[in-house]
Amino acid sequence: MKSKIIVIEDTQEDFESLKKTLPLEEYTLLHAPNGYKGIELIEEEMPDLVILDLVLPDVDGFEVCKRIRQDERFISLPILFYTSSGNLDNKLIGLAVGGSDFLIKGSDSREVNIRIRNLLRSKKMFDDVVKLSVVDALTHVYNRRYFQHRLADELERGRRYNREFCCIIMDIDNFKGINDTYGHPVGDLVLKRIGSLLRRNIRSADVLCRYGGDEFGLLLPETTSHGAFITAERIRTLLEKKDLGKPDNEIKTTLSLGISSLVEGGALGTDELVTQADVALYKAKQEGRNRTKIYGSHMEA
Ligand code: GH3
Ligand code: MG
Repeated sequence: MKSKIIVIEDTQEDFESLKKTLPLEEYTLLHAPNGYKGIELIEEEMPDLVILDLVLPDVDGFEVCKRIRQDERFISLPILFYTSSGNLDNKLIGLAVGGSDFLIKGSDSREVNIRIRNLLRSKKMFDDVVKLSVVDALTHVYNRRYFQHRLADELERGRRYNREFCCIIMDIDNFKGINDTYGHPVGDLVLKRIGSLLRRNIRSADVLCRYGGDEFGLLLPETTSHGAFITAERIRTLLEKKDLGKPDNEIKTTLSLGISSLVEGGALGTDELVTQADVALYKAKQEGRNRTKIYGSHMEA
């Protein structure tokens, strides 16, 4: 896939001469003629690299760089200053405000390309490592660590803005039986398929993770326990109809789900929310599996 580069440059001539030095079969080049348009374009396009002129008609390059660096989404985005002079003060300020490197206009095209390639490679490495640290290797949904982190964020947001949100913990029913009957690799495949079925059937704001062996966790921001129940039941009934063993065997399984909510459970913290969803899940298992339960304080008696 081509790397996406945004060039923020007001002088058309300078943009054209830079364009000529770049292998356009490797890069998609987008052009913004001033700082504000550049910031807008970055937010829309989520590029892999920004090449930033220092002198612009509205805000200077330093300011653009500072603003980009304030946004957590662009933590790994390399910013390459593109200037006509190698003035040391400018270089120091540029690096201090978060610039990644400097390029003097009219430099040898080999230097331009090596600097760009190095920055793109560093970004890719950083993004890959971040991904590895938050994603479950088998199912490709988020891992438990990321879930805890998002749960804490959502809890704080929910409290501050008085918004409801729910947590669902679900566990596959009799999963040991699948491993025992078909072997561990088939068990793995079933886990993967359930992970993708879940991913396809939630909203983009929801956070899905593999919570443990055959357990998945789902955070539903801005959702009442009634809404969470509808989601849980939709997932449950979809799964019970699905053949997860294709093409070799017919393998069917079901899920038990427990729901806790910030408002109804009166949960104090992230641990309580997960514990309450777990208590509800336990109740679902006790009552015969393949069902959804919403936490209620009577359950702990
Ligand atoms: P229950 O209905 O009570 O949940 O019964 P269960 O058989 O699903 O029991 P439980 O949830 O306690 O056990 C989960 C099993 O999941 C145990 C373990 O062998 C299996 N398991 C955990 N992680 C993996 C994995 O990565 N791959 C495979 N294939 N199996 C796993
Ligand atoms: Mg299980």
